[in-house]
Amino acid sequence: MEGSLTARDRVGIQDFVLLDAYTSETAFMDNLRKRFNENLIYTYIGTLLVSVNPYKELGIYTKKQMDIYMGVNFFELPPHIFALADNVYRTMISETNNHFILISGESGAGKTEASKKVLQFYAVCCPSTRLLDNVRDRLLLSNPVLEAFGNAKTLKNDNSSRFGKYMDIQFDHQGAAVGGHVLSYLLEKSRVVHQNHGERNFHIFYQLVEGGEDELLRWLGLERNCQNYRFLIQGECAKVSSINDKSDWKTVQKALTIIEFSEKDIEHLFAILASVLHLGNVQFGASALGYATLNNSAEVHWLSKLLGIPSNMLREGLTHRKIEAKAEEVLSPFTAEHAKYARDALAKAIYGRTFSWLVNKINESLANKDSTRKTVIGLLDIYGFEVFDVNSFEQFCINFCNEKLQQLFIQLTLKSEQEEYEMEGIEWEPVPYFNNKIICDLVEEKHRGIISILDEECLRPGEATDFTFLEKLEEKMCGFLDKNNDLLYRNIKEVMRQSKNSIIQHCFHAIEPDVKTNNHNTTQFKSSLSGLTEILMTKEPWYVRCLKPNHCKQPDRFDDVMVRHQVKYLGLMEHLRVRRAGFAYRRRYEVFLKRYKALCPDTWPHWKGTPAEGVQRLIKHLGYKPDEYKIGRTKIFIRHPRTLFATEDAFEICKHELATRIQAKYKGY
Ligand code: AOV
Ligand code: MG
Repeated sequence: MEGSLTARDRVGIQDFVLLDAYTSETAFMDNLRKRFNENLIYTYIGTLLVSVNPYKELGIYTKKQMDIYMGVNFFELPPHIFALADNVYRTMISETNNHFILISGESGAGKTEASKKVLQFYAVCCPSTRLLDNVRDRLLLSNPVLEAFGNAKTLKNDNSSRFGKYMDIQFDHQGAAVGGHVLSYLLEKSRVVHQNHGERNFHIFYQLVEGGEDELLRWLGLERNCQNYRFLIQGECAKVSSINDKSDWKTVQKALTIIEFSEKDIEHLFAILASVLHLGNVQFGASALGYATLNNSAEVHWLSKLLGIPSNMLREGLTHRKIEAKAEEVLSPFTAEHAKYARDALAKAIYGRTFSWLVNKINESLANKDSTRKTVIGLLDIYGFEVFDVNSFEQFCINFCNEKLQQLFIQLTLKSEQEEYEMEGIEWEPVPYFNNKIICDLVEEKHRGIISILDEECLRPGEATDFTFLEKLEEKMCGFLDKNNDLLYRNIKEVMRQSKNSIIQHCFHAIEPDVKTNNHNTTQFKSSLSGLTEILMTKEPWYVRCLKPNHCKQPDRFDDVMVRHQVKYLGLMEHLRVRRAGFAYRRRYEVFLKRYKALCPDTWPHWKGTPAEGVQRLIKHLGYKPDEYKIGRTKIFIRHPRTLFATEDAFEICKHELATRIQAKYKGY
């Protein structure tokens, strides 16, 4: 009808690859905005999924929706996170190989929500037996536990992940989810002792104080008032309207039981949380000589009770350090200032180590004991890129992590894609792109990178340094050194080892790394990120790119400048250009032939020639047009997904016919 909008005008195009003006950023933005305004938050770039946080419930994650997306070809339905999850799953089954889904985007863009949806999809849609039901429940319930201990309200996101999380979901050959494994990356421990204005400590503390049963709180020596605990109120926002600490507490408790934490474990875990809160209230005065004195007997009493450590030992450990002089150990008193620093270091260590213990415990419960071959889908949900008015060590680590993943994305898509065309001898016009390797190098290069310099500075605190770039760097990083060092004095560790609390015992008994080896946070982080890159490199990648529509966490608000900025730094336009210029699908000749040979009488049941010739015979029979594909050295390249889908559909029909024929044959007997 004249004057009325066509559906396409109204809802835009569901795959940017099909956009006519695909090189225009304006056209890209128009399409994204149009769809967002229609509550269509997902759009593809080929097989990459772009998602814009709607900041409202859309009712698109129901069981009914899952059923709709299950086992349907990728492009036949509107874009959805379930479609991606389903496609990854089916590729894993048909090709028996490992995959990972990299979910990226800045803080608050919707990464954690996306990863939860993927996990839920697998939990609901994968075949299951009663025996496996508990694996499924544990996989799902590991989330609220990890979020309670590892997420917090920040200025950017009320449920911000403060650790990086990589989760493998393991599937058996029938496609049932049979186990899982979680790797966690650099928890932001400093949050335990300090929160910026408008931010909170980790959720679990507020859940405990708000939701803990009267009897439990009494046993822990806690009062039901967050305002009483110094570690909970520095950000002056203990209450958050979008968060219900009380009901979250119930969820976590239930989850802990299902993940099979014993009653003792749970008891000890809560005792540790309460200890951290009591520790935060320990204050120091100064003696006439300027040494730290401990005034609060009540706090020390509770610490002693909850951790099972004699209070005189605790008192000594909190106010002194042991130093070795001439083969003798001497107690050296702290100044009040120093004592505060040591107290905070202890609180961070207790919480950080308990978090690692928690992750291990969850892994024990998710572990699959039988040794048959499994394939995995890895889910990577890290803390998103964040820039505040004042940025510190945490932002340095978080943003570096994001740069590394962007580097991986570049390597796996832009760079490797173009290299593959070259290798396969396929004509190709290179697409220029920004390679952020220089940024990664600046941070992590040996001897010259910021991390190296930072570590060096940490090894010689107090010493004068040359008036060089190094010092400038150090100046810029004041605050950094402390956070990178995380020094716990030996004697307080010894005190902790006396604890009757089994978790604390375990956490502080673990063999300490040699002091001479580099034990700085950043360096550990750097090597764990390299480990992650290695894990990912052996798997087939899939991407979800999350975009944040506005800074105010508001629905129906699309801030053009802000979204455009993200589209730019995520390299989406470049990715689109490479995709558009290239071929959406490629398969090794052997794989392609093995799967589809039944579709052509010449190749069925056996093809005698080379796989490449077989494939050419096969696609000629199927009527592929010359511009739809290209023949490489080892692979066939297919330009458009619809070509492959048509082939896949033909294959399904063929399979069905074959089955009917076989059935008919046996009916005759
Ligand atoms: P993030 O993981 O990307 O940030 P989240 O996944 O925690 O961001 O999303 C932030 C908030 O946005 C959620 O708590 C929801 O309120 C809302 N949200 C996100 N995705 C959706 C969706 N698909 N539908 C409805 N609401 C959504 V960070 O962890 O801070 O980097 O470190
Ligand atoms: Mg998150």
